Amino acid sequence: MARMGSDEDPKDDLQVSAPKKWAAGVPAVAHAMEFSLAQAGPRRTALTLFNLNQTDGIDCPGCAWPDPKHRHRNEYCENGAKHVADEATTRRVTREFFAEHAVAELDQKSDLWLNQQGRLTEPVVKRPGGTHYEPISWDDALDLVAGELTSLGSPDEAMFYTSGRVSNEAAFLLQLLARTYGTNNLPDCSNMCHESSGSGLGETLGVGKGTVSLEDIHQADLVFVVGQNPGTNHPRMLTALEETKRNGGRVIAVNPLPEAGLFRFKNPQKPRGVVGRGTPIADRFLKIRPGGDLALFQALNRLLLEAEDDAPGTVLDHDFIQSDTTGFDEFAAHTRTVTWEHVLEATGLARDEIEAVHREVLASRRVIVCWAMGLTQHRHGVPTIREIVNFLLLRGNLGRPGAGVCPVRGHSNVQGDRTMGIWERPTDEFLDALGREFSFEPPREHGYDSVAGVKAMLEGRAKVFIGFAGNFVRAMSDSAVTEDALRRCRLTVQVSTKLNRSHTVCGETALILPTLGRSDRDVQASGEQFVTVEDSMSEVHQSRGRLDPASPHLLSEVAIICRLARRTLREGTPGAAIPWEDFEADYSRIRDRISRVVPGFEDFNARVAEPGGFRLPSPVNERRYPTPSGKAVFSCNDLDMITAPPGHLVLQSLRSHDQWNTIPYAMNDRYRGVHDARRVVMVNPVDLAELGLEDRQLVDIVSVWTDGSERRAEGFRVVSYPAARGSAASYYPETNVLVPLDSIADVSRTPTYKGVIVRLEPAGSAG
Ligand SMILES: Nc1nc2c(c(=O)[nH]1)N[C@H]1C(S)=C(S)[C@@H](COP(=O)(O)OP(=O)(O)OC[C@H]3O[C@@H](n4cnc5c(=O)[nH]c(N)nc54)[C@H](O)[C@@H]3O)O[C@H]1N2
Ligand SMILES: Nc1nc2c(c(=O)[nH]1)N[C@H]1C(S)=C(S)[C@@H](COP(=O)(O)OP(=O)(O)OC[C@H]3O[C@@H](n4cnc5c(=O)[nH]c(N)nc54)[C@H](O)[C@@H]3O)O[C@H]1N2
Ligand code: SF4
Ligand SMILES: [Mo]
Repeated sequence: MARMGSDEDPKDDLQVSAPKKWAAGVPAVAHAMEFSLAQAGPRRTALTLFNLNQTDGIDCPGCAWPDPKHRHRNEYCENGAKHVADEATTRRVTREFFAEHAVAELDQKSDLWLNQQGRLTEPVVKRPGGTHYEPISWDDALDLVAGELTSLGSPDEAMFYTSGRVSNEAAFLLQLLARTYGTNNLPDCSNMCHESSGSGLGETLGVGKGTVSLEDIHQADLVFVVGQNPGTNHPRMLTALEETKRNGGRVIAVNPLPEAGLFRFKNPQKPRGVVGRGTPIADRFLKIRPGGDLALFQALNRLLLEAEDDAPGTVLDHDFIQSDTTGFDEFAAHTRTVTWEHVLEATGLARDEIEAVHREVLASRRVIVCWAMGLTQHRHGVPTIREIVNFLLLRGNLGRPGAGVCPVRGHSNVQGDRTMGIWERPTDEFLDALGREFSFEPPREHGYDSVAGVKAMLEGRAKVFIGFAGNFVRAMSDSAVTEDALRRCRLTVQVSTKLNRSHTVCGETALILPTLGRSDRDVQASGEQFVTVEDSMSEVHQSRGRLDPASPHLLSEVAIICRLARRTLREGTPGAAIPWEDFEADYSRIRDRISRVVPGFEDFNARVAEPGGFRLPSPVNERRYPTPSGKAVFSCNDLDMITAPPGHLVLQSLRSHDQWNTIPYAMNDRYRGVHDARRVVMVNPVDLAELGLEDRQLVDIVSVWTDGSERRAEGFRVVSYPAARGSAASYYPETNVLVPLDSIADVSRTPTYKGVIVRLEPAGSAG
């Protein structure tokens, strides 16, 4: 179903300007202020922005980029300011609003409109057969959920989804509730995000997380930024790369799109960023074909092996390979089968571009590879990440300063939620520790991930969906199928701060439970609380809300979980003996338990009280690898690429500058020069000419899948754009309808949001 927006939406009225060659700078600050003042007003703007990312303040609810040791007064970026203003908004969704708008009517509104209605203020319910949401007390709402949960035939008929804004404390309690209730059905946004990183790193290094710190980035000789658009999605990463450059390091960007932030950065915190031309970031830009990264790193690895052949003992780190790794010989033999013919076809790059990168690698003692969704959301995302590990192992670029792997996480606490046990495939060690601490036998059978969860709902095997944060319906692939799945549930529950599509696409009974956001003050029986989060570099620290809550009727996520647990877990079972009431009253008691269950959190309360918190150790940095062999693993990865049949393109769905995941804030994508429109598809002008299409032409995007099925997203404007040949780019979530549910990455099962084979049909030409 194509959602075309509503009358109240800003008009889809495409204006195009030249893509920007630099990111941030003063216009960014001006945009942030304008947005914040309009949403939140001057007082709340001041309270949030001056406390954002300060050691005693609010952790930015935006991305998971870490904070520097020495903090600036304005330690945030344009988009961080927008994310917090979106939460601190003074607009409110009230009971009158729900009385006025039927669910069916809300379902016709755009994502942008729904979000703009403001913060949710009290629990509401849609009853079976009902047309509207109506107010319900907290007690009745939670009794209703508990009633459904306890009446299910098996705990595995319920699913507990989490999005990465949820705090460590809430995440730990949520997985404890799910497991004492009896299921590992804990799908999360990570399934759609960095799961491939977790899989690829877990298999090869034994730890599914990055190994570098901000200091390492500053000290590296060479940083690869692969499949990532930091200017929009991790803006303060540019400040870090500016430092790398100042220290003499170099940066290589690999991307099908010439993203603005990859080229030049004007740091608004520095005088020269305000008046000057800014710092050039990428020394080299490889405009790669979608999905070509595996072949690129295989080629670099072959070149390293050959350089070692030419000058034995000078290229590879033999001591490291000998002492820390296994599988080198098989890997080397396999890598020597990689051919230039394959590499050039897969990457679309010229041989001398790759050889030039190889020379840079040889000249660099300390190398880091950073990546995000441009790698993880491909069918062969996991092998690509394994190949990057091979690349780093060859020259011992792990476990020492200025070197390592850096999957750059999306949501501010997505990494922490995993650390806290939000995972449908928990390890036995984790379950053992949890069971010991809370005197119960946790379920061992693996639960549903996001894709399996949709199938289970479709087939009636899952009947209750409870979402803690996020917007599952819009985030998942195959929108029409996912919507159908949710509508088949007996009960859908969304614990949310703001209205979104997951409230309008709902089960027979549906509940919206409004909760405190990061910026809201959280007062419980023992006094004011803070929560904790873990960023992309494993730094764990506090976040303390500063604003008066959006409504007096909000409960914190922790409170909602504790109250639900007390109603759901049957008297006499170990779950009922857990002191949920104490946890709600005083979050430090939750942290005490975390410190006894989760490795690395010993003495949690004391250590997180320190300004800036503490960093979780990575065994890899101590040159320990928790793999079965105890060594880092060289892997052999099949040569693979994405091939589109003639007349087709490889479509990626990505973020505009003005959105947070499924939620557009406005209709612009400033850095790419796209204004007042979101239904656009960016294509290289040469491809357009070959396809017989014109710039600005109205087209339908049609995806084709191996089973012969086709999916259609209607009414997109073609924008002639300097994208890699054979590729197309369009915004998410409007294009999620095109991604088949079964189109998933090998091993990680992440939907292949970045590798969809499509053709563009002039609009109206469909029979
Ligand atoms: N403002 C803002 N910030 C955000 C978010 C947001 O929505 N808005 N979302 C947050 C979240 S949850 C996440 S996960 C991160 C996402 O951060 P990103 O991964 O930067 O997000 P995307 O917009 O999906 O961009 C993917 C990038 O990969 C490139 N790419 C696509 N395919 C390929 C490929 O095959 N090879 C290579 N080398 N590159 C490719 C695209 O051109 C694009 O630059 O951002 C986080 N930060
Ligand atoms: N086509 C395509 N699809 C994608 C992607 C892509 O690149 N392309 N990216 C994928 C990725 S990387 C991700 S991470 C997922 C994102 O999927 P999700 O994390 O599920 O989605 P969000 O859009 O971040 O969720 C926004 C909603 O979260 C709620 N919220 C915000 N803050 C809070 C809070 O503090 N507490 C609570 N309880 N609720 C809160 C608000 O109600 C808001 O409407 O989407 C995935 N889907
Ligand atoms: S870089 Fe990320 S965490 Fe930092 S202020 Fe910007 S959005 Fe927030
Ligand atoms: Mo993400």
